[in-house]
Amino acid sequence: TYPARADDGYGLWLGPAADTATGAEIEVPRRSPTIDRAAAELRRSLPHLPAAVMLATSNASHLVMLDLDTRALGHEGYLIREVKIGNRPVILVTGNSDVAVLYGAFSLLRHVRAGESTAAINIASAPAIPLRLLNHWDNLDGSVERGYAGQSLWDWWTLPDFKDPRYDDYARANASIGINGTVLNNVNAKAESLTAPYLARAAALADVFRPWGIRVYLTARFSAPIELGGLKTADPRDPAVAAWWQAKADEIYRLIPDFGGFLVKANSEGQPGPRDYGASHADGANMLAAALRPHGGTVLWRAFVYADTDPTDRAKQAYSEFRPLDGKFADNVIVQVKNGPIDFQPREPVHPLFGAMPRTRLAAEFQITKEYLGFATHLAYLGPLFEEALDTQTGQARGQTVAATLGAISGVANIGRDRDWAGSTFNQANWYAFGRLAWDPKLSSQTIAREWSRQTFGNDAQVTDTVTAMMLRSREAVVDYTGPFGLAHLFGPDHHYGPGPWIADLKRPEWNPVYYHRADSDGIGFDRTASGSNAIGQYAPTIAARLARPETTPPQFLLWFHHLPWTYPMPGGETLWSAMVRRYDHGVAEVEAMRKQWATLKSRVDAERWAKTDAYLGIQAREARWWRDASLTYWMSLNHLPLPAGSPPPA
Ligand code: GCW
Repeated sequence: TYPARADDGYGLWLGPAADTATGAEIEVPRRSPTIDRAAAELRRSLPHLPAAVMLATSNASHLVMLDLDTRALGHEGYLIREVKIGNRPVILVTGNSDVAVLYGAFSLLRHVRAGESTAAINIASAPAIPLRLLNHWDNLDGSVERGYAGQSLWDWWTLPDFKDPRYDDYARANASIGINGTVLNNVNAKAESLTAPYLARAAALADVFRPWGIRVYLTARFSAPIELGGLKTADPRDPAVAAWWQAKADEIYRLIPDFGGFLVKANSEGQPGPRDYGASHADGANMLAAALRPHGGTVLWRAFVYADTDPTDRAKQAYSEFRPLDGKFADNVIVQVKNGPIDFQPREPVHPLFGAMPRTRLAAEFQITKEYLGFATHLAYLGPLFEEALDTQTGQARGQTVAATLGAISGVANIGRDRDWAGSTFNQANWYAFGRLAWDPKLSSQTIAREWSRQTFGNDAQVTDTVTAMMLRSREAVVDYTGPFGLAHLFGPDHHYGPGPWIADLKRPEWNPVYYHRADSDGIGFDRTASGSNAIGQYAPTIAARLARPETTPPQFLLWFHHLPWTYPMPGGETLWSAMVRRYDHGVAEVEAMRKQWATLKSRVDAERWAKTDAYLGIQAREARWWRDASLTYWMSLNHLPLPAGSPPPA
């Protein structure tokens, strides 16, 4: 159903499959389904090299005389090194497990495809974060919540009998960037996903993914014991409830022996949870954890609690509920925290829970799908967003970054049944960047952009430079035209696509964009200092001290933390209002600049991907202007200020 075309994007960063073997000499002392895949990968894409490539785990007898120390590689890390075996030079790809060898093979391919030499090659790499997961928000009816690339990949109607070859292609792409787990279904969960027919389907997918080192996880609807088990309650302290989950876990592990575990959204946006019974999030998570424990499974318990319990500041809810539970979670529970305290905005400060729960394993949850950054159409490379969050100092321990606090990392997938998987070529880069940063959070988003570009479009230096430059300016452009200086959540409610900063009539206060910007004739911004909601009090003291005053708050978060007069003097001397207008104008201009850059590549990029990207940039240019015009018109209706000289009146 997906005939290979060189330019349709189906091959992702791995490129279209070559028709013929490449002539590379690959040696495999011991075969396994995983090693076979690694070998096939090299045979199909690696050019002939001066030395043979050997794929072998570190315990292979061939390697004994080499006396390699592979302990630091752990279970998944790999080593690629030119060695002598007998008297022959061999490029050895090794590690302490089959999947480590597979990761090494993909790394070698990246290296060679970037035009690097293999002479005296010596690369060792191990993942910084043990669990690197995609979270699919895929529904059982085939729709995808906040998915913009078509229907769900999982065809529940024809599974488990028919295993679409695309499932294998999916797993291969993930393995190539080090993803080692995938949550198949939406956190807004249906209990049916835990019934026998669906478990059989999940098991069929797990069978396809297993050789690629990918474990399957499922979301668990907390009320499933009532809906499926006929119990009167789902109270986690009720022994019958615990017994139901234990039996369910046993049933799952009979079908999927390496099942990863459950991802749970509880007591948030209408989902059931332990709080319905007066029990805590820890009570709920630990009960599920006990059911998975005998089998080695993990509970990922989301900290995204969005209920009408804290009328003062939505941004404070998760910390308020979870921080007091530090130390109360079982050791096979991971609390999964969104990167920012609200909801995947184009820019947010990091979530105050990072570093604040030293006795709890934490996961960071990012959105790869661009719910608030223009869906599939707008070009927004998220590498800088991920990097910015991962590199942020928590202030809780000396030098501690967010990345250093993580036991897991989850990316809400942007994948669907579109031929190009992610809805656009550039969206593929966000999937790629997520995986690469999950493996190594110290990589720079620029390095990743270049690497992705070379693999996606080839090694033409002009293409690499231009594509990288476009990518690196793209996210900031979206920030500028949707909400500069820390403004957030000004999107039309529900769809989260276009502007709606004026909307004020929805039932709950925080459903309304006006709740987030608090603009009136005098000023704009959300006062989160001690005189306001005091959300800054949730950050470590050194960080909170800096955020307490507008002069020491990073300008990109100014209006997130402060309510300021329109005439507030900005560092360069201009007023806040005129600085805002300049950012909106800049966002629009940046999209025009990306369009021009892309136009220069017309003869250097294949026609199909060039044309689609060009058309999408046209949409983005129009909509950046729409954002700017609508936002400025609204702000001017409040502040009655003129536009600064040189700024065109809104259309
Ligand atoms: O980002 C918001 C989305 C919801 C989503 C929720 C969540 C899955 O608007 O669609 O639901 O957050 O993360 O649970």
